[in-house]
Amino acid sequence: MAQMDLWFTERQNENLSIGMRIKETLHSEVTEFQGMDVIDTFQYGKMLVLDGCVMTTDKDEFVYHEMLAHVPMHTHPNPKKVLVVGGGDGGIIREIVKHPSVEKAVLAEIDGRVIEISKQYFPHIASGLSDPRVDVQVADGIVHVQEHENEYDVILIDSTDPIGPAVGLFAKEFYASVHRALKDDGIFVAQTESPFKDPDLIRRVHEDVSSLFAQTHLYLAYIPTYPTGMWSFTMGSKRHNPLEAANELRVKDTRYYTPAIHKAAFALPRFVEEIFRR
Ligand code: SPD
Repeated sequence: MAQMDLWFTERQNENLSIGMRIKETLHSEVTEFQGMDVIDTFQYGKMLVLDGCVMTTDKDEFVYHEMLAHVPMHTHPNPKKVLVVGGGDGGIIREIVKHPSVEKAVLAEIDGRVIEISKQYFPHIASGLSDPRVDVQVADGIVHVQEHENEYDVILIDSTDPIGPAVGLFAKEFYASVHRALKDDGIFVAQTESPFKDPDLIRRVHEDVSSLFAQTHLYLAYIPTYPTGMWSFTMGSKRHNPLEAANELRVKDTRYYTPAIHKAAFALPRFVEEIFRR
């Protein structure tokens, strides 16, 4: 019998989509918060999809997880207590617990089903969740930051796209709570989508973060399965400058992050600088 030619398509906006040929769909459900699928693809291996958007794939997950985690973790001189908001697949926590300085890492993920399904289908990504320093909470990250003050060295926002359950994670009030939840020299980073596709979002987040934090820095990484491949991260820092971070690699086993990439990631193409320097 001829093999079926099945394709997954993420419709990224009315003019743009990405397609991947599928081996099989391994899991599909609608959780309390969102649609969730695990799809095995020929090009990128297994892929976690939430509300039709690619969250992570076996083949390129390391880029996003290393760059969201290690840039701030190497900017802070001694990060001991870390909060991850979202990130139920565990990829950010896996990178955080590689840092020997970390005493406690809290994961606040609103959708417990994402955690369960990731442990089942992506054990290599979720591996850090069982580290004894990790406190996994099925909880609303917005409420968590409102209830904690002057507590964290680093806060990372590993959100889904700015639709559905994640909308509040891109709001100025949320960044103000994040600022309060950080210690005096705390740092936060949020994933802020694609400069090609989402310039207005990047500009607005940059403005909001700049009104709250002493320093705001945008940096980039290249993630083939995210819309346009060029991905941005926005950092708010109370004291430490990422461009003055020591030129050292504090962790083993990185595949994308290096001290040279740390610095290079902040070198922005002119059209990206112009997004927020207008
Ligand atoms: N459009 C893709 C945005 C996804 C950002 N979060 C991914 C979660 C991976 N831990």
